[in-house]
Amino acid sequence: MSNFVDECNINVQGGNGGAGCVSFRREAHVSKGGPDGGDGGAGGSIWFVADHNTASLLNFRDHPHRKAGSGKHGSSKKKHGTSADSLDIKVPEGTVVYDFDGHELADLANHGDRFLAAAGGEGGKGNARFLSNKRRAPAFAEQGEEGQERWLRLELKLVADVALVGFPNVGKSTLISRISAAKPKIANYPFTTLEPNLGVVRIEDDKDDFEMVVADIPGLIEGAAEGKGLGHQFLRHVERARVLVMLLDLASWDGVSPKDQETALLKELEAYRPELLERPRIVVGSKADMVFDDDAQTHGYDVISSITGDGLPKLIGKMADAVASVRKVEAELDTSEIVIHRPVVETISIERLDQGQFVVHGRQALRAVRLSDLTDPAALEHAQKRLDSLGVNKALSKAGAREGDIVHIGDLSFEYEAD
Ligand SMILES: Nc1nc2c(ncn2[C@@H]2O[C@H](COP(=O)(O)OP(=O)(O)OP(=O)(O)O)[C@@H](O)[C@H]2O)c(=O)[nH]1
Ligand SMILES: [Mg+2]
Repeated sequence: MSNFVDECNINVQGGNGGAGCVSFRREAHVSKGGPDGGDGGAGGSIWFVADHNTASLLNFRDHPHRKAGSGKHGSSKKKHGTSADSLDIKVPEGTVVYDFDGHELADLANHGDRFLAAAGGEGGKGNARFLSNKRRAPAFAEQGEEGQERWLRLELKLVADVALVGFPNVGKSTLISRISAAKPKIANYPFTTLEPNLGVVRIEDDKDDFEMVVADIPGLIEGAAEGKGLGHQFLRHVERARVLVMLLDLASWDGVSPKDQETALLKELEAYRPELLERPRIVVGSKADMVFDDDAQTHGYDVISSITGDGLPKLIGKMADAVASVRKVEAELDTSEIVIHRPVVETISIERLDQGQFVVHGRQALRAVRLSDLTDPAALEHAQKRLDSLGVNKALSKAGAREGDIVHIGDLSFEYEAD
C-alpha cells in the first residue's frame, strides 16, 4: 500500500496583467494636458494549497487546466485597472510538485502549505508614470505582462484514512468496490485479497467536497498478531489509519457469531499494538441481505449489504464524521509552520543562436521592451535605458555579441551596437 501513488499532470496559467493606458488630461484652456493614463491591474496567480479535506488528485485527471483571471486595463484620469483574484487550488497533504524535468519544486506536507504554481502577470504602467523633466508628454505605456504558464506534475503517496478490518471473506473488498472506484478481486473464499487495495471515497455536497482514502486489507485471523495468516504484515497499515471499520460477517460460513468475531479482532489488534483499541472504530455487520432483519440475527449491530446497498450511505456518513473529527484534532495539534515556496528570482540570461543572433531571456528584460508603441522615439529611448541599467548590454558583449549582430527580446529585434 505504501507504494500506491496517485499522480497527475496539471497545466497552470496565471492571469495576464492589464495594459497601462495612454491618455492626456483634457482641460478647457489647454489643448493637451499632462499624461493621465492609469496602470493595468495584475493578473491572478495560481497557488497550490495543501488541504486536509482533499484526499486525492482525482479532480485533475479529467480537468488538468487551471487558469487565473486577467487584470483589467488602466484608463484615463489615472484610473488603475483592478487586479484579478489569485486562485487557490486545493491539493491533498503530502502532495509533491515536480516540473517536467523531474525536479522537485515543493513538498506540501501539511495543511495550509502553499506553493506558487504560476505567477500572474504584472500590470503595465500607464503613461502618467513616464512623465519626467525631459519627457513632458509620454505617448507610450507599458503593456501588461503575460501570466506564467507551465505544466507541473503532482504526486501523492496515499495514506489511508480508514482501514477495513475483518476476518477473511466477510466482504471487505466488496464494500470498497461499492463505495469507491477501486476494483479489487472478490471471491467466495478466504484470503482472496493478498495486497491492500486503496480507494478514494468522495462525498460531494453544496458546500465543500470531502474525500477520504479507504484501505481494504487482507483478512485477519486469530493469531494474526503472532504472524498467522496474511494479516500480520498488513497490521502496520492499520496502524497508520485514522479510523477503523470492523466488518463482521452476519452469515459466516463457519458459524462464528458477530460478537465472537468482534472479540477476536479486538484481541488481535490489542496483541499487535494496544493503542489500536483507542483508535476511533465503527463496527458493522456485513451481508445483511443474507439474514432477517431482526435483532436476534443482526445482534444489535448496524448492518450493511454491499449487494443491495442497504446501510451504505449511513456507514459512509459515519466514516466521514469520524475522519473529519480526527483530522480536526490533528490540525489543532499541528504546530508546523506554513511553508511558502517562492519561485527563484529570474535573472537575465543570453542565449546564442547561430549566425550572429542572440536572444535575451528574463522577466525584467521582457518587461523593459513591452511598451505600447516602440515606434515612439521616447518609448524606445526609455526601453534602451532600462535594458542598459539591467546590464543587458554588458551581458551581450560578454556573450560575444559584435556590432551588427541581431538581438531578440520578446517581440523586439534590433541590431547590436557596442558602446
Ligand atoms: N450476499 C452477500 N454477499 C456478499 C456481500 N458482501 C460480500 N459478499 C460475498 O462474500 C464473498 C467474499 O467477499 P470479499 O469482498 O472478497 O471478502 P473479503 O473480506 O475481501 O475477503 P478476503 O479478501 O479473503 O479477506 C464474495 O463471494 C462476495 O460476493 C453482501 O453484502 N451480501
Ligand atoms: Mg478481500
